[in-house]
Amino acid sequence: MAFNYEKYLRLSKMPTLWCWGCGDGVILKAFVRAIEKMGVNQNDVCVVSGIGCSGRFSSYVDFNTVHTTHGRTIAYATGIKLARPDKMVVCVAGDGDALAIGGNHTIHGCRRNIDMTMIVINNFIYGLTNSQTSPTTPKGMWTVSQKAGNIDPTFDTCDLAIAAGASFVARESMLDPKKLEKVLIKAMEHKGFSMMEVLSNCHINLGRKNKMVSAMENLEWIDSITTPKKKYDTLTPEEQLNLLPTGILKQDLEADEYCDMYAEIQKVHQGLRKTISQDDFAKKI
Ligand SMILES: Cc1ncc(C[n+]2csc(CCOP(=O)(O)OP(=O)(O)O)c2C)c(N)n1
Repeated sequence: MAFNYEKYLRLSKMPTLWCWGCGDGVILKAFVRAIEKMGVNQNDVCVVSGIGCSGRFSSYVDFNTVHTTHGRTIAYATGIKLARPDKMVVCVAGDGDALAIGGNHTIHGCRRNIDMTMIVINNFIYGLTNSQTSPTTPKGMWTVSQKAGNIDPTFDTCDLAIAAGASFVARESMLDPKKLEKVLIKAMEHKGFSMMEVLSNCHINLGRKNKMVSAMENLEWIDSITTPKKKYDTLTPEEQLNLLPTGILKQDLEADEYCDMYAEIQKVHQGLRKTISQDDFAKKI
């Protein structure tokens, strides 16, 4: 039976503002299929997005949604999650949003290990504002802010999230929507901060000026720079250079989750619990 996308979409907002062939729509569809498979009630999901093409995500899906300011998804999402830990909170942000203006928020979201999923749609460029360099733009690529080629080294979103303490980290691309759907489920089911990087195309604002004029050519490039983690791990450091592993890259089921600890802190302030010692934290409270 065909999937009932209409159940999850705000049809009054259609058509989307995304360009023809943009990967954002593929990711959105994988996301709502993942929610359906998880059996989560629509009213129990909160989608928080930033500003950018990816920021439009929250306008199109029929959940509790907040379209926030550029780079601040985690700040809003943290408030929501602490107030309503019973809700499933998902942030959606572009690479510029999550790693440039919001980079500080991202590392601290990872560090706190608060139970939410952050989907970073990495199209390697500032899409909405027409082609400025982002922290993931590959060196040498043309951007409107570096017309002779980008000279900035890049961030690896997943390495950054792992180093900052996220307890679940995965990368997929929109080239394989079924796989993406499966890994998204794992990310959203994980209790703790899940970083889900999704590589996507922006042939209009990145591709056209970098010899990837069509969506297909942009996607072929993404295919050429990714490889499943299993294969990646068998490669030599030289072979790994310029390749991004895909799949689940980290999954720590033991890490303390922030809302759980916060609930205990609340008990102390409410006089329901005397205090919390360092030993209690070590014992997971
Ligand atoms: C505080 C602030 N600074 C800058 C902007 C302008 N701005 C809007 S979207 C955007 C970049 C979007 O790029 P990215 O986050 O990678 O998302 P994409 O559009 O590629 O999905 C910028 C710089 C803004 N809206 N607010």
